[in-house]
Amino acid sequence: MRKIASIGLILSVLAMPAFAAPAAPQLTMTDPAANSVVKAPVYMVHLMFDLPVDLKSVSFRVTDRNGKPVDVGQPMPMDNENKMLMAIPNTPLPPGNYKVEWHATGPDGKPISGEFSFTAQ
Ligand SMILES: [Cu+2]
Repeated sequence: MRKIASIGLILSVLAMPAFAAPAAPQLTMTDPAANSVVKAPVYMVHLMFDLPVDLKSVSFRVTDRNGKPVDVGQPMPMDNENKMLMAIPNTPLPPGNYKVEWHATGPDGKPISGEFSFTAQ
């Protein structure tokens, strides 16, 4: 009994940092990948995080090489966890260079953001 109790104590101590400081979601993958060259047209842009993000907070801003915004609508989840998000351009992206700027909020309410570029040809 005593041994079980101390294992329980160790486990709860190990688990504590996770509760004390919830980690901010990290971007683990994008599709198209950063700096990649992909075949045009591009129908979707995906972002994948290691932790769920607040769906309402997510925004994608896609611009072409001239800085002109591309309408990609409101991002939507591709899973049940809000880790993988997708934006669908109104018109599939023709050949060109594109920049994707994204903003989201993690479970801790802290904003996260990033950007990447890709080329469609
Ligand atoms: Cu998708």
